[in-house]
Amino acid sequence: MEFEFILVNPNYDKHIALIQLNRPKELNALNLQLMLELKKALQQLDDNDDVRCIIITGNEQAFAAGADIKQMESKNAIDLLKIDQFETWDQIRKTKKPIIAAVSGFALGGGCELVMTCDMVVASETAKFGQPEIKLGIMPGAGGTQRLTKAVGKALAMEMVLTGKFMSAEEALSAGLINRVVPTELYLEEAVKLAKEITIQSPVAIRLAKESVLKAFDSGLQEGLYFERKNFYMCFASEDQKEGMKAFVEKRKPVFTGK
Ligand code: DAK
Repeated sequence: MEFEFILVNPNYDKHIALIQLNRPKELNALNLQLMLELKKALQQLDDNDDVRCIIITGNEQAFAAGADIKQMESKNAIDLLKIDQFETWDQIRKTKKPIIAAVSGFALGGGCELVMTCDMVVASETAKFGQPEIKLGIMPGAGGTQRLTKAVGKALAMEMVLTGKFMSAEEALSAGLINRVVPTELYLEEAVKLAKEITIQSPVAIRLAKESVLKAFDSGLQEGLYFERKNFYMCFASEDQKEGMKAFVEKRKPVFTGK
């Protein structure tokens, strides 16, 4: 399997496949092509009978620092509607095999949303989770307001989404966002250990059990996601979105006017 922005090893360990997000200079910012590649790789691994569990990781510095702001900066609401990236995210969510996110460093914005799209999370002690979209004059658009709230509860989710502040790995663990925290040199190894506990089970029962747990988590989610999407598009009708993203690219503080 040849991809530009991800590395895929279907035989990383017995019945375990590894996908590594691979745009290190951009802290693995999730551009459109990377997300399409991720969707394709997951579909291929889902169709590969030898694979029973998938690990998605980044590198020590970053799992992913969010969607690619430089690619999004000039877009308006109609551009986003036409690109319809939600289709890609929905397909990723539909992966039948269990996915473990092995996270070190930044998991922000779309990166945090991608983590929450996975089924379990093993983090290094340096991992930082956050939904900082508000600082760009927008809001989470790939499930952040819904899945974070379900995972950590209203008060903490509200604080993270409205202030953009990051959560440490230890905080994420005690809030129930992730499964375990380990020293940085062990996070991938620990994810593999967890994967091995899954790959020895019946693949059929694992598939049905994953589907059932997600059903419990997702009931009522669809409505919330549609609501979030409308509001997310609406952000791109504002001058504040242009200012927030332009300021990021120009490495200065944004000045928001409410227009
Ligand atoms: N996009 C593009 N480039 C990014 C980036 C990003 N999200 N994050 C970092 N980079 C780039 C930086 O611009 C820099 O590039 P150069 O200047 O060297 O060319 C390089 O990566 C290294 O970053 P820094 O120099 O900033 O590194 P620091 O260690 O100083 O800071 C940081 C690390 C993670 C705190 C900082 O880079 C940062 O604040 N990054 C932005 C984090 C953020 O705001 N993330 C949320 C983005 S919005 C959707 C699905 C998803 C989304 C939207 C829609 N649909 C399905 C429609 C998601 C939206 C978002 O995630």
